[in-house]
Amino acid sequence: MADLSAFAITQRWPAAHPDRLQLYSLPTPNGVKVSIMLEEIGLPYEPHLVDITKNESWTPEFLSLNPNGKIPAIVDPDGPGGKPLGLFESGAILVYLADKTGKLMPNDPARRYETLQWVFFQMAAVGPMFGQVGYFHKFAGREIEDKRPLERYRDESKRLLGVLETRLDGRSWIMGDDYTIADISLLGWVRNLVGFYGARELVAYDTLKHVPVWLERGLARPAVQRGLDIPKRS
Ligand SMILES: N[C@@H](CCC(=O)N[C@@H](CS)C(=O)NCC(=O)O)C(=O)O
Repeated sequence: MADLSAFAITQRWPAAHPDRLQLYSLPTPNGVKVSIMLEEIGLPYEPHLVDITKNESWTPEFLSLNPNGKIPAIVDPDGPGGKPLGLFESGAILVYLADKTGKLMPNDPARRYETLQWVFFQMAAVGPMFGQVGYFHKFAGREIEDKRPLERYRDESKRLLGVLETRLDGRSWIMGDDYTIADISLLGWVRNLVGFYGARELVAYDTLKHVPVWLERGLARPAVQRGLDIPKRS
């Protein structure tokens, strides 16, 4: 049986199955990337709910795994060399799981880098910009009288959706016929922007053709549907 006692996070979120990969998360657009990935690849894992609305990601136990205080994070008891590995940042976790299992990442080196390019595009642009739209359109920022911040993030998000629209013209998935971690990284964010954030009209989503079809195609995958609800909110 794996010994995870070196990971202080297991004191607050004890592992019932220490031989399984431990997931610390909440079903947000960043959190669901990892739960969808885990559901897709079929690796046994144990999900733990970290309630960020109660600041649980800022507890010493969580910070011991991710000093940046954000979900998602994992501990894999069977990391490189058979040793336990702790990891944070959803993009790094997606790449790690793809490498570990040989799934959802093209083998061809050039196509692998192309996939990574789109994962980084999500991490560096789509996530941060859509997140700001959420803040200024739906959450506390909507009370701010000066609408320039909202307009700035709206315009940039529309531009980013345009980049995706062009990429998906003639392609089923970001990497063509191959469904990859690039799609997994992006699906939850586009869904959230037009769903939970209520920004469908704001970003003129219905003027797009290829992005909505791709989103529906992604949401139709059973593993995506399951992953969107893991860990279950209390
Ligand atoms: N770049 C990070 C971002 C993670 C992130 O922003 N997580 C949010 C939830 S979507 C969070 O934990 N927020 C809690 C807080 O800031 O208090 C990743 O992709 O893992």
